[in-house]
Amino acid sequence: MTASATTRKRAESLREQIRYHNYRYHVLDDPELPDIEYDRLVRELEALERDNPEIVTPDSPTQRVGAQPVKAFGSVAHKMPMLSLENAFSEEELRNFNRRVVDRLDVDPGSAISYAAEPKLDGAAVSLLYENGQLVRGATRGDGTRGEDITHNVRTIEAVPLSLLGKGFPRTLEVRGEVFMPRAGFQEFNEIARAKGEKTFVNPRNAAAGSLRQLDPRLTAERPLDIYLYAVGQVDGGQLPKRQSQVLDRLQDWGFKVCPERRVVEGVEGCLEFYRAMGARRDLLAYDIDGVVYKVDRLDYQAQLGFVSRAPRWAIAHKFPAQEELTVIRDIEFQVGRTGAVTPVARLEPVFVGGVTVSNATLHNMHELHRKDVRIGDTVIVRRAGDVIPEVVAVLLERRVKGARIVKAPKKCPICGSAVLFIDEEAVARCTGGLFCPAQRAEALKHFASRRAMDIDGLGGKLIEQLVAVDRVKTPADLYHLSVDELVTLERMGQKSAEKLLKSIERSKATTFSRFLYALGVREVGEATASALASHFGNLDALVAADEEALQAVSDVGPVVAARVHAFFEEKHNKAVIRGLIDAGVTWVERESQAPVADGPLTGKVFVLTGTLAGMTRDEAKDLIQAAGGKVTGSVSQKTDFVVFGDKAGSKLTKAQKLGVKTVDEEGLKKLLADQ
Ligand code: 5U1
Repeated sequence: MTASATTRKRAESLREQIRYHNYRYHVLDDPELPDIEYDRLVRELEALERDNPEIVTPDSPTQRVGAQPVKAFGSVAHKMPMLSLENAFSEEELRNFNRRVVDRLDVDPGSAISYAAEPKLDGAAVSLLYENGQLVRGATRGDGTRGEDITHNVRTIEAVPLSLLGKGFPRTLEVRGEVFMPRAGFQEFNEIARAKGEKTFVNPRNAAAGSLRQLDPRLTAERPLDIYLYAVGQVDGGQLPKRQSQVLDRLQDWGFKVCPERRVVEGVEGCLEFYRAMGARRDLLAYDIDGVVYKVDRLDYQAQLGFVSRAPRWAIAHKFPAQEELTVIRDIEFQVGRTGAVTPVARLEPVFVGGVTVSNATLHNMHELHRKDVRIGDTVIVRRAGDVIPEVVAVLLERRVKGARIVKAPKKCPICGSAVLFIDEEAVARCTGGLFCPAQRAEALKHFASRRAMDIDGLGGKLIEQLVAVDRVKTPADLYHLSVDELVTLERMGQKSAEKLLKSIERSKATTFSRFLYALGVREVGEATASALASHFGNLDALVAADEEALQAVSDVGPVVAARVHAFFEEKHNKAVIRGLIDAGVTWVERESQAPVADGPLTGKVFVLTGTLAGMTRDEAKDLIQAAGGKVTGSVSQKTDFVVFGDKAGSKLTKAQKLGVKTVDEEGLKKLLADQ
């Protein structure tokens, strides 16, 4: 039976696609497809050609896999072809491989073959040739029979020995292995390239391949490349051990790097155990791997087994589930995190990737969304590595459909409707309804109640989560309307604890302006900024009325903080919560807006606090000093004006006395403050 016209057409179309993607991958180092998609094309073509041998053409990519050497590099003939590996994508395919090995060898059918197992690195295969122990040539794999001469570039890789160590190496020794870029180096390289507006690489493998094919070796030398050797090729004038595992040990003795994860395993069960162990450790390794390789350990067995076309019968690559897949973006929505970050999320055509079905992927932030130019309707590469949240890696622009929709950041929070503020430097859009937004509720309340904010003793994180979960507390103002009867219905809350908690809540009502501002949890407003704002504006109305320019007049307040503070007080939901707090009885001492720091009684004076004060906490003393224009620092020096000491004052008091710095007790401090 001859192949139908449709089959021929399909095969030709696959050939064209594979040729194009080979070119992108090998020549441009800029692949468009995830590996799994490329493998699918090759497998489909291989199957069509196997079932219809009459359609095979001599120039079919199945007949010659790999790249044309780039013109700029010299061409190198591999005396022994550089083989590729057969792949197993399932346990069943691995068991079939092992069965074929056992069947072909003259061994007991039940016997377990010893395999040399190691990770399969995701890098670029190279050949290194040594004559009399000196590196004389480095070459890429190319099409397996001819590669490119990259001697100048491999010489720049520190892990490549320029001359061999020890003795006993063959006169001619060709070793083969994988050049790779460790993940950390890859991240750093891309960050720098991005900052300089230069080309970035999609993944560490392309970064390694691209770096090896630089025309200027000085550029290669700057790339963080590494290498593990895994095989020998041509050997003349010398003997090697009789097992693959021993050959690798010997290579290590001569100064080559071999993978420290390598093991000898017994039979197919040993292989599977190694596969699972490496799979579990995959994300912990410093480099990317896409599977493991098993090689029959005995070299005499390898010789008996021989080759089929371009792959040995004695080795196989057992691939991990693909971490990258293609799918289509159905929609782009915005999620609000616990800190108010508004993040774009892609809703996907469900796709099986990294071992699970994925329907959502993060787009990180608006900058990333724009940089990658992701639109609704686009075909994209989705990556799911380990337990990391799936992400959209890149768009396949050539597959963009007409009407693919651009998405803009929302102006209103999708959860609470408050305004969304976008600060360019931060790349993150944030909901400004910090006190009101349900997405941020629990975090806002925990911060509000914390010791250095409103200091509500007994109101811990677990309790807040419960109050939020039952919808009893929506904003901090609701805390001031809780009753004992309500509290006792909560987990681990008895009558006594409930009464105690209500007392703490009651006590927290009398606070300072600075603490109150800090408790509001405005982004970027830490204790020091809250204190500076309180000192500067003196009262809430003046602060709320301040525009960004007026805010920037406060020491340490720059444009970002000013924008945050202004946006916070502009948001009507936040104003309502503040009103609710004041109505519930939260109070502090206010004064006229002025620049108190400039002419307060303690202006310019530097204080250090030590020991326990009887009538106020150290934080309260600090607030009071700052409100009077003074500054509180942590250590005593010549610049200190006063050391305020309480009970059990320690070395700071001694040091003050030594340096002749004035010391005052609590009464003394009150006197200084009373001058206000
Ligand atoms: N770890 C490892 N990767 N890798 C790739 N071993 C290994 N062996 C290979 C290839 C292409 O080929 C053998 C046939 C030498």
